[in-house]
Amino acid sequence: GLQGGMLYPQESPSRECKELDGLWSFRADFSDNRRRGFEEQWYRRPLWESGPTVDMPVPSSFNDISQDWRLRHFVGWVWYEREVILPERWTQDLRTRVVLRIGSAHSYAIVWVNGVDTLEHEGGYLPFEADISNLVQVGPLPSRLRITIAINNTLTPTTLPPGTIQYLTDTSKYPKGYFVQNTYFDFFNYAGLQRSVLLYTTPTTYIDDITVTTSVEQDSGLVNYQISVKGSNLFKLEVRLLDAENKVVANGTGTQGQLKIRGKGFDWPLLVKDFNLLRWLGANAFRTSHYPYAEEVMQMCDRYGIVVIDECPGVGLALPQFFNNVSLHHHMQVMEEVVRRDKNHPAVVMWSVANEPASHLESAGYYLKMVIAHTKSLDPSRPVTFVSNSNYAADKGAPYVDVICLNSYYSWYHDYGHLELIQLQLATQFENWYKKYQKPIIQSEYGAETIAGFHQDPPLMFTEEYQKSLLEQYHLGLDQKRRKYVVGELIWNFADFMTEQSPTRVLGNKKGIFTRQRQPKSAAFLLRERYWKIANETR
Ligand code: BDP
Repeated sequence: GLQGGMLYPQESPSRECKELDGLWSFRADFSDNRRRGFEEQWYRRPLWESGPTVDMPVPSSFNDISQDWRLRHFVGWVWYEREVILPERWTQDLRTRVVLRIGSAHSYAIVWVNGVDTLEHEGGYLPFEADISNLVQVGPLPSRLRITIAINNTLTPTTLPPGTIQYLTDTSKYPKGYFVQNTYFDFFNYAGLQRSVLLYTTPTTYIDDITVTTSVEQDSGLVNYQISVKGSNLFKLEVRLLDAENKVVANGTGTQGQLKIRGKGFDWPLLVKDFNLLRWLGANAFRTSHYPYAEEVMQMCDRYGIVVIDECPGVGLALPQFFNNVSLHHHMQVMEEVVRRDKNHPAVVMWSVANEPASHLESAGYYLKMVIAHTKSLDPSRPVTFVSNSNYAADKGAPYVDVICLNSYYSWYHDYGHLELIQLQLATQFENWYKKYQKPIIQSEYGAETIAGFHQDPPLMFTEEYQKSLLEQYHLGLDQKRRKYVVGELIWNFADFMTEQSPTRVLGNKKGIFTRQRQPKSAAFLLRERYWKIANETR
């Protein structure tokens, strides 16, 4: 189990935050074994003393910043360093607790503070932190702090997502020692310090975790809370629930209780482009494919009434050797971290433990059963799923899910151009799965690769017209009244995104209804009409 909570850092009368975003010093370890940094102990002294460094913005992915192509495809250890000067009250006042929090480091990270090994973490896309009070409160004025973070982006059979390293040994084609990172998912394996790093303080007696669950009783909302306090037993807790205008709407005392409130809030302002687009579309849901998004995104969902299927980085579980006990253990721990981070977001309606695992394998059936059961024990209040692209007859994971989520690409990855087959194939899919499991079904992906500005009528693949027609055919199938158990649909994808290079990807995956620059393709207008029509009908 995890030690302690992972509350989102917020300033308060008793807590201060210091963001460490901005320029860090950076070096990739290009040595043959990628371990020179450890052999020479680069963390012992300022990074520039052991060789040249470059500027690296945090948060960002190091792959896209440099003009050096080697960095785009670098596999191994990279080193980040930053110095920070602390306010005197942080270092002198022993009633202050200083915490270093890293929003995410993909994929394995080791952290040193002033050369002292402080923290290690496995897995990107989730935050981790350490109490560093005893490293900073050590003398008269040690206010200067050097933070060194070594990050390894290598994906192995036991990481999440998993991957393999392949050595290419044919010396007539590859130089000696040549290797590539193989992955089994469809997005570029961006890496580095991709979310904010910060320092924050708490008092030495402090709230470590809060768990909120909600329900409705007639026209009252019930907010159950449980608060865990660390540091000492000498405290008194007063709980106040504030509305958007900071007015107190309910009160409580003690570490555990229930608050009763009336009605719901609704928030109109649209500030961020993607949320503007979601609203413009009339969309009310998405899935965090295929890893947890930044905490700020989740907060926006809470405020804008967007429900989220919260998916962990369980993607690319494509090979039999990825379903082993070490991976299973790590996967459970990752679910603990996801639930710990996101449990209090009302936007989260369901947890997804994986995307398109090889769920026809016996070993995958057992693995999914264990991860799903574990997730349910962590949060009994929400349904759990994984997203399948297996055949209904072969899939071994569906018995354990609450909702069946299906990805299918009719008239895209097969029957190219034959849009007339979609309705029949979709009907077969839904009816087979429902007959076998009698569970609600969500179409969790469907779509077509579309290059904005390509036009052809009658439609041909890759044109805007083809994407539109494909969606229309899917929608006819989704709207069949006799299949009331089909409870949701999620287009693949919101916007174009970068992938590895391959002959099936034209500067990345182009199945977006918006371009990577967030401009609409024709299909966006089709979906907009559809979503708003459904919203108005159900109002
Ligand atoms: C699905 C994957 C998704 C891909 C999509 C595609 O879940 O990550 O991007 O197919 O091929 O299999 O576009």
